[in-house]
Amino acid sequence: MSTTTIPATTDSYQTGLTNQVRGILDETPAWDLHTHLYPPTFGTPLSGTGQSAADANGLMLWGIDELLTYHYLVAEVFRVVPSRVLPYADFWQMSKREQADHIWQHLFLERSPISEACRGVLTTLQRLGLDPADKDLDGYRKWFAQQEPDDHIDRVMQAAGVCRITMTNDVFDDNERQRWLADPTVGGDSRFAPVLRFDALLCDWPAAARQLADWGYRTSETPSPDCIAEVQRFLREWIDRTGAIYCAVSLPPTFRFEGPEDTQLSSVIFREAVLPTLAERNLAMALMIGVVRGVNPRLSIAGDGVEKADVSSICRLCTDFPQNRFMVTLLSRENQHEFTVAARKFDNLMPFGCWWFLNNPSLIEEMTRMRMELLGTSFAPQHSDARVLEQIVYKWAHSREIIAKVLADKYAEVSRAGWPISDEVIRRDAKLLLHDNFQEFIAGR
Ligand code: HDL
Ligand code: ZN
Repeated sequence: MSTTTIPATTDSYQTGLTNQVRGILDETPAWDLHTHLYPPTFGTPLSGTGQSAADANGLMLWGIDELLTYHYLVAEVFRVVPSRVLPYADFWQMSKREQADHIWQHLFLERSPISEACRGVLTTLQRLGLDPADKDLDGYRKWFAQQEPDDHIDRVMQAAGVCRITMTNDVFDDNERQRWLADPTVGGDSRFAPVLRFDALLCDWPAAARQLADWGYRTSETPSPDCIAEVQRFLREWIDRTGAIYCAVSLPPTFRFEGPEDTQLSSVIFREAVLPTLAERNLAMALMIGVVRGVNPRLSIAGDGVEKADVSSICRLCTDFPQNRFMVTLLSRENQHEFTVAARKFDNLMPFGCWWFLNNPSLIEEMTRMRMELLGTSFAPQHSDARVLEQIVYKWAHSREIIAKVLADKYAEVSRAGWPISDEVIRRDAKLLLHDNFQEFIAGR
């Protein structure tokens, strides 16, 4: 489309522009920069057609029963059938299939599936060619059971408009770590990018020090220079083993970084071991801050909550470590404005995504507007955080719709100020937002 000739004030211009932007975003492949997804080499508990024996502890989660038992939906179903009716222990005793039946019955058949996580299941079924109106859970199960995981990944990435999936490879998770030690090629699927995740190192240093010592590193709770050197050896070995494209931690809202004099063990490990190693390896550090683990432990993985984080600690890190790059996402809505302003101050800070409890249309729109108005196109608007393969279909469909709406509004505003908008401009911006900003930031260009 050439530069538009329709006056930039009419509703039809706005509608046309929104459709044009949405179409281009739909065609622009996204690099999903944070997920919990895996290729079949990490094992999958669900057997498809012709697949080698399923692996009960497999890390590749896919299929309708995994979609329905997503921890977001577990939390939601207990609001409808409370634990005084169905005790938590009884639910956790159920098979995956029985849990899925329970969630399907109470959140879909007996109530309208209007929550974002419920709607996501419907969008996913629809975009994979199944009809949600059939309400035929057993029929859906039959379809998924006919899929071969490897081919299914290609189909799902195509449907989601995702060209690359970034993993979360938690070195402190035995199931994950043993797979890397058993087969260094386990992460070799080019559709998936590895990320080294090490929450324990910064969230529970004493336990991490003991664990590293068990693994043969000369670490102790007191971070002596030799201990620091051993932590760096551990990081180098695992960065090299996984081929990590960045490193990541999730941190509680209490996380503080008080600067060079900060004697907190986590700060010493961060300052003396982690950040120098990442700078040496030219790797970005992803900080995901604000989760309160186990607010309701009886909900297990569904039991985490959120509290406001300390943005000044992020500013101190960006100031004290100009040779490091920080990708940051904060879990609290209340942090978003001060955090977006902080991103204006530091070119080594990349805000990314609408994380977890923020990944809902109303908050994605609010955050994306705020970011575009303060940062232009210089941020990474979204990641899926998917845990089940097919979730990338709905998470990206729902987010593209909102990003398109906001971007079209911004184009209409500059159009009214006399600035021409063209297909070419929209394509360039879409690629920056969905792919290039992230790729360039982790490359350090
Ligand atoms: O720590 C994280 O990476 C979070 O995303 C958690 O995995 C959380 O359970 C989640 O899946 N949020 O969407
Ligand atoms: Zn995550």
